[in-house]
Amino acid sequence: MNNQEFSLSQKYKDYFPIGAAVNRKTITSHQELLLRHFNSITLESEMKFELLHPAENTYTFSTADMIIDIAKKHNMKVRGHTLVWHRQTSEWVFLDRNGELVSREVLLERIEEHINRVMSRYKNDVYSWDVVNEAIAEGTDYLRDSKWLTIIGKDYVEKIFTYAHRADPKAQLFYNDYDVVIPEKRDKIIRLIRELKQKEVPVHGIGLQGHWNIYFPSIDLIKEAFDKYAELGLPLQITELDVSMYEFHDKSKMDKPSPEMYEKQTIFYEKIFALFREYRDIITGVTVWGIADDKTWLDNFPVRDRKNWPLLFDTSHQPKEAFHKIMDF
Ligand code: HAH
Repeated sequence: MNNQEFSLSQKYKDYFPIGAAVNRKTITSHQELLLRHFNSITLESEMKFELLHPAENTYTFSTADMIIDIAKKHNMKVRGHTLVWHRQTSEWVFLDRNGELVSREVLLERIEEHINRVMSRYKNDVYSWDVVNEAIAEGTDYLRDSKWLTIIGKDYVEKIFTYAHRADPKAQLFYNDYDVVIPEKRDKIIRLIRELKQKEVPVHGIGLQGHWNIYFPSIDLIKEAFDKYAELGLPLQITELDVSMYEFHDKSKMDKPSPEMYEKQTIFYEKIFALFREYRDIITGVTVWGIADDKTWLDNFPVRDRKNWPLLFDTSHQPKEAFHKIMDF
């Protein structure tokens, strides 16, 4: 086999960059696979607010710097994840000295300072940012109830994008979310992007997480979502792809998936990558949320300490059947 046939990112070089989420451990333990098959990374948590900015006057950049240095050394792209989210955010940012919620003005000032500091530090290294993550509510509400919304108000998303654009005018700014193909949520995301564009807010793309499973969603539903998002005229990136072996609400555990489950996963990967290739004009990146099945966030979500096998490489770092299928076109 020649090199192109055995490197995923080489094989897809005329389509889109192929990324993987890494963390401070896997950047070393999984480096061989990473360097061979991927040409983009996302830091799984190391650029989230609480890891970069644990206290008002304390920034902790060293782990993120270490990972980004490795990416640079190997000419890999870096996606920044994430500036504003309702989780993994230091509580101090919302509170004053008495433990009361700060005013809108104070929170805006604090987040603008954070964005300036982080984006300017990485402006030569990070080409795209998940500026706001998961701001749309599940269920019937429009925006998710969060401290950002409560303290700043409904215009917080546009404020954040405006600060991000000012901090690094060259960065591609993404809105990122999950459950993006479910029609109710999809349509709310589209509404949000429309509203932002109407107000000429600098939003440059939509990040579709892609935490899917072997039973859901259907390829038709994904395709329908791509078509609807495409009408917005913005690029799409698949930002956090993995294919769980469990249905979302299934809390049971298994020792290992059945051959039929592996088969379903293989077919799912094969079909979605064929679909990604079909939409290459609007898809500008595909990132999987991890590298190999020995280390995945799904081992602890939504059930703690439950093994999962959602990726393209197995627990021994060998390519799975799904890998071979997405290489075969
Ligand atoms: C993602 N959320 C986050 O964007 C990412 O930062 C994290 O490491 C893992 C998954 C997905 C998600 C969630 O947080 C809550 C419910 C459903 C899905």
